[in-house]
Amino acid sequence: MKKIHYSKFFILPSLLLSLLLSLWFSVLNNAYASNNIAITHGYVKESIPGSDMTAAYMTITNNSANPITLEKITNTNASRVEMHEHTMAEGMMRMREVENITIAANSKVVLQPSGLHLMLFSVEQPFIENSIATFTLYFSNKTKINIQLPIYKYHIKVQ
Ligand SMILES: [Cu+2]
Repeated sequence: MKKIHYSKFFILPSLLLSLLLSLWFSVLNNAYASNNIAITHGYVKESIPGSDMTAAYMTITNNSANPITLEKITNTNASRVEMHEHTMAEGMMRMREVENITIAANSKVVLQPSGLHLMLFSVEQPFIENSIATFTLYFSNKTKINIQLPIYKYHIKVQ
């Protein structure tokens, strides 16, 4: 009979380590999924000094057989998050608020610079690169998804 003395010293740290790794992986990998909705490639643009607003981008995939609407978004560091779209009017790029964003069945919507995007208003602490921004997304299928997005200084190409 062999006694395994190291087990309790081994299991707890390895559990903690795997928990930390999976948390870190989800932030790094930047992928969240619930009820047929997946959020990927999300990031927030670093605050411009002196400005209390910034923008956020992500890809939202609807893997269900029905359309799903993004109805509301909140951020822990901004008092208001709006959904915006860019339009061309009289040769000028303008943006306007949209009430919601619907993702058709089995398709995706890409929020990206010069397209649909999120605007964060009344930002409390400036968003600084290499930190994390926490959002909650509310969907029409009663799904609420908490996500943590990285903050980047420059725009990245999203798919
Ligand atoms: Cu905007």
